[in-house]
Amino acid sequence: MITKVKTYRTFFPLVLLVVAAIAQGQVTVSKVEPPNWWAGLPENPMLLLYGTDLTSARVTTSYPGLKVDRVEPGNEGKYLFVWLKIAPNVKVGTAKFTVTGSAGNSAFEFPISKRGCGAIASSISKRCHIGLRKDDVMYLIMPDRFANGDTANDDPAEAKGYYDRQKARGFHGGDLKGVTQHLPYLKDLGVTALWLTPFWKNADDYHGYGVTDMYAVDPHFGTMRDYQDFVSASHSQGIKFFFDYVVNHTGPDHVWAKHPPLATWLHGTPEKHPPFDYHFEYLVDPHAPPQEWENITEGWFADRLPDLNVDDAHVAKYLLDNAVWWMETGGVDGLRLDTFPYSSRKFWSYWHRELFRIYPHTNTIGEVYNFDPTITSFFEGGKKSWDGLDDGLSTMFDFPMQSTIREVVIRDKPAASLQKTMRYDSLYLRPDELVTFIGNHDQKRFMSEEGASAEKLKAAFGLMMTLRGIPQLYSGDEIAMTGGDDPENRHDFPGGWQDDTQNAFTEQGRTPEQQQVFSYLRSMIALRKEHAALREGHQWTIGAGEKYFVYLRDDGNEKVLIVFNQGDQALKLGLKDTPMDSARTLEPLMGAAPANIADGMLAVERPGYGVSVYLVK
Ligand SMILES: [Ca+2]
Ligand SMILES: [Ca+2]
Repeated sequence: MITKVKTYRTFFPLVLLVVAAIAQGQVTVSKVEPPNWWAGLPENPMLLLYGTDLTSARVTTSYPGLKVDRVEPGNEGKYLFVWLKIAPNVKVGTAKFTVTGSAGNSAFEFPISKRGCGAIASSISKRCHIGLRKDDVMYLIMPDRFANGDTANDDPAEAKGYYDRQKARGFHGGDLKGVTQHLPYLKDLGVTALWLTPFWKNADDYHGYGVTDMYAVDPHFGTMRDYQDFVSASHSQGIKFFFDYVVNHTGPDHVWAKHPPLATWLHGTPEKHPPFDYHFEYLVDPHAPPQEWENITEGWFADRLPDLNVDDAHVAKYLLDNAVWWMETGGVDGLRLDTFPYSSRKFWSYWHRELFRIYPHTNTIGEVYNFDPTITSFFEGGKKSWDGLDDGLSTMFDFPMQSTIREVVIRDKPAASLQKTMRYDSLYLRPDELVTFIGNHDQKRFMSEEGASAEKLKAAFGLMMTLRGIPQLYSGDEIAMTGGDDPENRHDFPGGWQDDTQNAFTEQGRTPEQQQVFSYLRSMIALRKEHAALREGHQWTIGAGEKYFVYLRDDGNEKVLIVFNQGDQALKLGLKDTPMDSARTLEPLMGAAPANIADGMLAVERPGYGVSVYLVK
C-alpha cells in the first residue's frame, strides 16, 4: 500500500507534464529511417519519422537539390512519412530538416553520402553488387556460432543478459569480426560467396530472424563499422557477400507490433491475427480458392511473428529502401530472401523490378522450403504465371535435390532417383543456377542422420560439386560436424573461441576424420574451379540404375565424366548414341576407380564407393 502511494506521488507530475506537452503540440523526432541516403542513387527515398505530435507536421529543408515531395501522417501522431525528391547532382553533405508542428518545431539531420562499395571502404572494394554466378561456391554462417572476434561485445550494455554459451538458444559471443578474422580459412577452402544469417538488431534472438530495428546491427555482432569492414575484407579476398533479408515478419518485440505506423501496416495484431500455414501447394494452384492460401501470405509465422502487409504501398516502399540501404552501406552483392512464399507475389514483383533497376547485376536466392519441384519451380522469376505475375526471383535453394541426395546417399534410395529429380528441371527457366546444398541451419546435420558416415558425406559433397547448380555449404559440414534438429544443428564451430580445446580451423587441430572430409571437399572445389565443364557444362545422363548414376558435363570445350557408385558390382555401360560415343580414353581426375573405354562400352571393374571423375578424351 505504501509503495503504491509512493509510486503515485513520484510519477503523477511527470505524466501531467507529458500530457501537457502533447496538448500544446510538442513535435519531436526521435528516429529517421533510413538515416541517410546517397547522391546519384536512382531512387528517391521515403523517410519514416518516429516521434510525437507528427499528425499535422510540415517538413522543410533549404539543402540544395533536396525537396520534400509530400508528407503523410501515420498512427497516433507517432509517425510521419516524408517522400523526398533528390536531384541527380545533389552534393554530398548533411541536410538539415525542420519539422513544424501545430505549435513548436523540431529538426533532424540527414546525411547525403557518396556512393561506393560500402560507405567507408570504397577504395578497397572496387566491385560489388555482383550476384551469385555458376563459378561460385557459397558458404552459410550463423555469425553467433562461428567465431568470437571481439569478447567486448559478448554481453553488450544495451542488451545485457542474453549471453550464455551454455544455453542452446542463448547468444554465444560469435560476431562479424570473428568472421572477418577467418576469411583466409574460407578462401583456402575455396569459398567465393558468403551468406550470413541476419545480424540486424534483435531482442533475444541469436539467430537474427526476429528483427527489432531494420537499420541497426545487433550489438552482439558488432557495429555498423564492423559490418562494413567485414564486407570490404571479404571483397578484398575475392569473396562476395549475401545479406539474409527478411520481409515477411519482424520480431515480436519490434515497436511496430503494438504501435504500427499505419492501421494497414501488419496483417492483424498480436492478439488477433490469421493463423500460420505452409501448404504451398494451394498457393501455386490456379484452381484453389483464395481462402485456401490466404493464410500462407497473411498468417503470423510460428503464430507469433508480426506479419508485414507488404501489399500496402508504404510497407513495400519501406522494404525497398531498406534493402537498398543495406546494399549501399555495405556493398552487398546479393540477397538471400527468407520465407519467400510467405509474402505476396504482387509485392515481390514490384520489389524485384525496382531492385534490379538500381542494381542490374545483383541477384536474389529465395528460400522456398519444399521438396516438390512442381511447387518450388512456380516461384522462379522471369515468367508470368497464371496470376499474371512475375515475382522476379533470380534463383532458389534446391530443396528437392537436397532431399534426394540424402535419400540416395544415406538411405539407399535408388541412385536413379537423382536423374528423376532432375527430370523436373524442365519446369525451371534456369535449372543450372539452382543453389544446391546438402544441409543448412534449419535441418538436422548430414552426419547426424541414421546411417551417415564420413564416406557418405564425401560422396554427397562429390555429387554436389559435379552436378548442375551452384553449390552452397553449411559451416561445419566441411569438418563433419554432428547435430540433430534445431538447435543441435547450430553448435559453435570448434576453434572460434579463445578457450576452445580444439581448433578445427587449422589442419593440426582437426581429427583424422575431419581432415579427411575437409581435404576431400577442398579438392572437389578446386577440381570444379579447374574445369569449366563442371560449372557451366550441360549435364547428360549416361546411365542410371539402382546403385549408380553416371553423367557427363560438357561445355563444348571439354567433357568431364562422373561416376557415382554405391554398389559392389562392376559397371558396364554402352556409349553408343550418347554424347560419349566418340570417346576414346578416360583420364582420371578424382576418386578415380580404374575405368576404360573399349568397343563402345564404358567399363569400371572395381567402382568402389563414392564419386569418381574423369576427363574424357
Ligand atoms: Ca563477441
Ligand atoms: Ca506474410
